[in-house]
Amino acid sequence: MKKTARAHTNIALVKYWGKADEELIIPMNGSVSLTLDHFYTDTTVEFDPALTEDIFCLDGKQKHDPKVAKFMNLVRNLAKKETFARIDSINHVPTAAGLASSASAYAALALSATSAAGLNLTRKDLSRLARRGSGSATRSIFGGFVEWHKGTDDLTSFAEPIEEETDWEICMIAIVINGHEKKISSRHGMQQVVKTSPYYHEWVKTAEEDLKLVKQAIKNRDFSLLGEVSEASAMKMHALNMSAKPHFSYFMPESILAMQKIEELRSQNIPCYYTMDAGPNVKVICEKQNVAFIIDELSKLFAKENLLVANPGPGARLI
Ligand code: 2P0
Repeated sequence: MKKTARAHTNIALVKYWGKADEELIIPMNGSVSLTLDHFYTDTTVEFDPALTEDIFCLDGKQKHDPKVAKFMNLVRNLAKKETFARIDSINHVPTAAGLASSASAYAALALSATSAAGLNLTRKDLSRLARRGSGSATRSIFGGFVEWHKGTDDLTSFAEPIEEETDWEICMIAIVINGHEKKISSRHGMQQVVKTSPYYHEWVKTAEEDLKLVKQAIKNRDFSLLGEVSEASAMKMHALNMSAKPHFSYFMPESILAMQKIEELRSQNIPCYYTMDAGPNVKVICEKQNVAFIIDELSKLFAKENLLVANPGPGARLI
């Protein structure tokens, strides 16, 4: 059976940064995200008894990726199957945007591979499985606002929608900033932080409060609370990186420029906030009615083609 699944990427409002269990990918803190419509991955999986290993192609090019093979072994275990598979993955993310993410990749792979293997997992179990590929993929099984409950083990660490089809017109403007700095993977970066940052304990403690506040903001349609908590969570995460030993940072000069511009707009009473992940791009959180004005302002500093707008998007599905 050949199955294709589509899953969208997500941006965390309250960030996941650090693992309690490296093998099972159990996070140290819960997180909340927004799934986005414009950035997604389509993955087709077909099991073939003639194969002697899994064949993985990303955007038409064959790749050797031990993480994919390891993930496929989990699927084979679940399906009690020994056959290898052909995996074709296409990332629908604007070229060179640096937004391609393991979140959409493993969410799409979890759904396509289990379906192709004849399994029909619940979305909760798909979320648990996607988690084994990459932490942020746990959340991409669902659309809209999503919470990943940190849990304590494989059974209890999964995501759940907070508002899957939200009518709140929240937008993200991704400001694409191309970094030439040596990239530190999320996996390695967060490991270094958990081991060495003197502030890590406070991160875990304050993340609990951030989760409560961001859920309250979503429920009450309180945009400034949502933005304040999200921006603060991102900045705390980046402060952890700067306090690790050795310290590191994902900031580029243009990232700071973008953040200052958003702060300037905010001082002019334009409601907008920023967040940043494990790379130099800045993502602006705003409401739809302000997108055009914010884009106009940002285009004074950044090329228009580097400003990408996304809206809340759906969860993973077969196509
Ligand atoms: C997040 N990030 O909550 C955080 C914030 C980036 C910054 O999850 O090691 O690819 O595969 O679990 O999920 C990106 O890290 O890391 C991420 P692994 P992942 O979205």
